[in-house]
Amino acid sequence: MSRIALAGNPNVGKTTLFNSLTGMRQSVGNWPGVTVEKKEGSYYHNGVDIQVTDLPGSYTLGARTIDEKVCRDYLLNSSPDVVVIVSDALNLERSLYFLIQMMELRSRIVLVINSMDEAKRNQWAIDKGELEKRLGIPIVFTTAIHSEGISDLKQKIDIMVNIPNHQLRPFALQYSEPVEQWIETAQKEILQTPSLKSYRARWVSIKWLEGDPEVKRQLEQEGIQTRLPVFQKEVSQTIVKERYAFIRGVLQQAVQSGKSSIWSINDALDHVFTHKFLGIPIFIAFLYMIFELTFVVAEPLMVLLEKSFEQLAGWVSLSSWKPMIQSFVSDGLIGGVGGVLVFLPNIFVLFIFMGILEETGYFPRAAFVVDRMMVRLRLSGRSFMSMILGFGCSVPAIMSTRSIESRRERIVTILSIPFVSCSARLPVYTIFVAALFPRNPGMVLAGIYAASVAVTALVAYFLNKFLYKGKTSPLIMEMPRYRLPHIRNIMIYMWSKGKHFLQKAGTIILVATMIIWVLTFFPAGGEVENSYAAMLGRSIQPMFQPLGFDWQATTALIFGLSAKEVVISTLATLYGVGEEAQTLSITLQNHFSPIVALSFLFFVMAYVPCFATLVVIKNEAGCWHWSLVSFVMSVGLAYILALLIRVFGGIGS
Ligand SMILES: Nc1nc2c(ncn2[C@@H]2O[C@H](COP(=O)(O)OP(=O)(O)OP(=O)(O)O)[C@@H](O)[C@H]2O)c(=O)[nH]1
Ligand SMILES: [Mg+2]
Repeated sequence: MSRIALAGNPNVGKTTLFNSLTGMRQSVGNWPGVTVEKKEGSYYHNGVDIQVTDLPGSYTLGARTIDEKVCRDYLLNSSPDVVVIVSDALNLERSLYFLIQMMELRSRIVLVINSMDEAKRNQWAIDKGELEKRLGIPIVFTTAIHSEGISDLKQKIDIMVNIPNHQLRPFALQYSEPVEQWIETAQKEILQTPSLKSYRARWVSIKWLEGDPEVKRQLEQEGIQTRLPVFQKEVSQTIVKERYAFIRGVLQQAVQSGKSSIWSINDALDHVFTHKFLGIPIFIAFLYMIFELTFVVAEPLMVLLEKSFEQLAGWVSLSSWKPMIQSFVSDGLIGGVGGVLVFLPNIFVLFIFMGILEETGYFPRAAFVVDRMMVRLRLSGRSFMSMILGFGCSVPAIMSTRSIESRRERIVTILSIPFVSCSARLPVYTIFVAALFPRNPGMVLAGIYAASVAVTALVAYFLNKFLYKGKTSPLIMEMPRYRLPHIRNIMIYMWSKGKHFLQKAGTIILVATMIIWVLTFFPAGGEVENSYAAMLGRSIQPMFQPLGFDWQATTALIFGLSAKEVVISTLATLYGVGEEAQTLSITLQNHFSPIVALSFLFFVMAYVPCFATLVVIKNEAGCWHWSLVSFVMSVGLAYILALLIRVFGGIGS
């Protein structure tokens, strides 16, 4: 077995390549920072099992953010057999900067030049032979998105794994004389320190000169730091300059830039999308369109599913099964799980649009546009990107905060994300809005989403104000070039995100539904009013009395802690939907007034998305007390919001 790692700058196509190599389907997106933790996969080549690790992108080996640290730690400590450095054909200069740092560290490297389709389309000429000669490593051209060049890559990896050690020539970029002298001084000391033997002494010396905090700390621990002379900061700048000078020299010989039209189209699009005045309205229009289309496109499919489940429930009621079984299948399974599954089309369509947003490259532009507003909330556009991901699911959104540099900003973003309305809440909104606000469902829905954005912003603002008093870092992010979304990629995106919803339906939602059915069926043999669920609901309901929620609604909110869709399945089971093929919509009209429904929806919008979110908050923020803060804050806020709506909407209505 051999182990290889894919590393390189963000957004160059590492994960796309990883997927092509291993046949896996990890998330890709046209913005830097999609992968935030290492992912493992494998493939067979010539009878050998090759383990592949996809790493988060990084510009340098000096790690500033958590995801960059994952990359560095892996490369330094796990010593894979071969490191595949993935680069972007149209952005070779910066990619090679990372490569040089890597080559100073280790020898078994293969360079991949990816996105060759775009290079060819724009008539760029890259002389592979010349590059190989000058860099002294094998190079492979790929178009990862079409799996082109993959077998060549596998071949080159295979060769690199099998080169005997003595045939490898360590790369050493020759710096100018003064720098070399510094390197030599440090190297002498380092070579005498056994604990640093696992790294190349020259690499450690250069990192020391670059002021790498981790290396400095290690040198201090070993007591070497005090023996080393104090150097001027200019040395590190000279190193950077000389590396770039070397790279430019290489590129001048080996690469001929092609048409510049690709950049002018980019600039033109950027001019519009990031325009000072037009930027925000365009962004809002996009969001509105996404939510509107989510409904329009999904509606016919949803109706079809609804009809099928109704039909199914009808058959069950005509069957000769025992009443208990009938109740379990029609109230529990069809009413509960089926009631959630009808939203499958909405969820999938929502993800198609989120996929398009991520694939085209518009996503970070939107972040850039709101960055100016975010500064007032003391957040950066980068945290906004994590928040937008929260419209899909809070869990990956919270994980994506790993590429936020400041710990303060990270915690505030983590605590704010649960207020962004995740896709699991969509079914709850949809069914209520359709049942109780049939005249203007779009407006009400847009209002709830707008409120969720406003609440998120306010929470972020106050958390920043009270918890921290620091300043924001402005959005420093490389803007990816615009790309036409590939249908295959969008479908993979939709499926990989949407299948989570299906998995939930088959696991958490199914189990929760079964528990609820048991609690509703016993001990009174199906008499809901005298069931355990009723006892539980009634004991807690007084707390929710001011909001106007009945015990069924109260119980649904509690079970909704497992997953938001469970709110629907619980209501369906408690209100006995499925029997007599009655729909949940009609039932809701009988049990909720429009104001109580609205107040219920606001509660659902604001309180913790699910248990999984609390666990992720704990993992990412480092301790349970942040999960507790999130829980208490969100439930408290949900209660206040719901109460305000009830009071201002008129208690009696
Ligand atoms: N045209 C073209 N696009 C590509 C190619 N490879 C990747 N892409 C696109 O480039 C974007 C970035 O791809 P990813 O695989 O997510 O890049 P990454 O290097 O893993 O990025 P991070 O995880 O953010 O570091 C996606 O939109 C891909 O569809 C390619 O060969 N040609
Ligand atoms: Mg990636």
